[in-house]
Amino acid sequence: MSQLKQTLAKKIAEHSVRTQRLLKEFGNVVIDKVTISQAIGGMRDIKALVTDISYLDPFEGIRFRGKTIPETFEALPKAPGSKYPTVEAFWYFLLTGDIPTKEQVDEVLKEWKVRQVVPSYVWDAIRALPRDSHPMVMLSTGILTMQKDSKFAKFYSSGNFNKKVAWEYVYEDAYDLVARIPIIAAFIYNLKYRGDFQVAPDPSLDMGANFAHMIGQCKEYADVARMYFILHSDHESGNVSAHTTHLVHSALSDPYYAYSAGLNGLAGPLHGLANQEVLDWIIKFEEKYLKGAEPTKELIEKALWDTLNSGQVIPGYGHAVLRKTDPRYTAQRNFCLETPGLKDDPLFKVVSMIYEVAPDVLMKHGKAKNPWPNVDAQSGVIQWYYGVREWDFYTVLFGVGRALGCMANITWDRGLGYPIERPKSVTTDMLEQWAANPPQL
Ligand code: CMX
Repeated sequence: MSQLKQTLAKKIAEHSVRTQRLLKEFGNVVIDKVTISQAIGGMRDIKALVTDISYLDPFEGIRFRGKTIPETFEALPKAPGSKYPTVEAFWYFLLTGDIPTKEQVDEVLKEWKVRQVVPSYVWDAIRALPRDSHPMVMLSTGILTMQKDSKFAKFYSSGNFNKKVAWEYVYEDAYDLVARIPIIAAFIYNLKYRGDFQVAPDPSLDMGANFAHMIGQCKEYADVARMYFILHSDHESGNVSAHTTHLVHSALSDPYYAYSAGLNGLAGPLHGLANQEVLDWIIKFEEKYLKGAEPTKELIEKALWDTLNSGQVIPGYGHAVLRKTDPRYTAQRNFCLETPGLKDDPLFKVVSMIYEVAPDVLMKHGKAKNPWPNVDAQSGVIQWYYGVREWDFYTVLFGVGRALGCMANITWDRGLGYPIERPKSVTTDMLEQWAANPPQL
């Protein structure tokens, strides 16, 4: 058994004692109450999910395993010659909460290479789709296709299924999935945008560098990939992609079913597709309002109001939990400011100008509870600068990163034996009766 799996087995066993104690001794302690607006309005803020992989504070932003983004980047072992950690080191950290030693990272790097081999039927399935399918359809299909070889599904139907060790099979699938998803994403990129010019993975490279290599990018892009996949990995478990993955897996659907579903949620314009929408908005703004002229704050303000007045949202702004600028936005903005060339890039200038104007516009508009930018407002600029200009691909990049968080979460879900998810519905008649006579709780 690898060091990672051994560490995880020990931690799950220790943690289960805490979960079981909470359930048995304190199961009736009330931690929250639900209002009518929460029941109708997308369950906002209801504390009804448990995860220790990450936590999202409305004002501070995300912490992975208790660490902020700068602390995470600082603490983890770096890729050779880079100031960014390898995704493999981050995977160890997300799963266990421990900063891995060099020896532990080396072991993950080695195992990753074995697991990253994608069955050839995945290529056949993706190639069989219409070439103008959205790349998220291709990614979700590619992941779902691998279901037939799920180790968890085989264990479940083996006749020897045992809840106590079920997590080990989820772990196996989850690990295979995170190792394979960047290879599948690169395949989709090459299929759709590079005339099916496929590049084999280089076994000497870590995940970030390998992704850069496979999509024909420069060496510097390896850091973009590492940063990007880590930043997008997890945002606690209530967001649509993580929650969908958790929900589907709670029915003991295996990780392939679960993450394919999660990706379908990520593909929504209010969630992960917003990074594509941001680029689309900027390009249309340039065509319609600038026509070759320099951007000005006045023109941006006009375009933002036109968008709002036509009933659309400003993509990349607002958030269901955050009430300040998303630190994932800030991390990417800092990357731009620290990268010669990028900080003077015309698109980065437009994005920075939108940042100066949009929060005020949204505050005057008076609807959005959070007028500040989220992760998606900044991510496309970096891709664009490095030549990844096919912006319908950007959500696929998000999906590669998000796999890390979703897969770590469901491994723990199974380890702790979380049951099938099944909230209770009520009727509108019932809400009206409670509105007239609020129940005594
Ligand atoms: N532009 C215009 N209106 C916005 C807005 C924005 N960026 N953000 C919120 N609003 C509106 C909502 O549509 C809602 O309007 P109605 O009352 O007419 O329904 C109102 O403000 C209140 O919404 P909220 O409570 O502030 O935000 P929600 O929790 O309902 O939604 C989110 C959050 C992210 C879906 C929303 O802010 C939005 O649509 N943003 C733009 C899309 C986006 O960037 N999504 C990516 C989020 C990050 C991610 O998941 O990747």
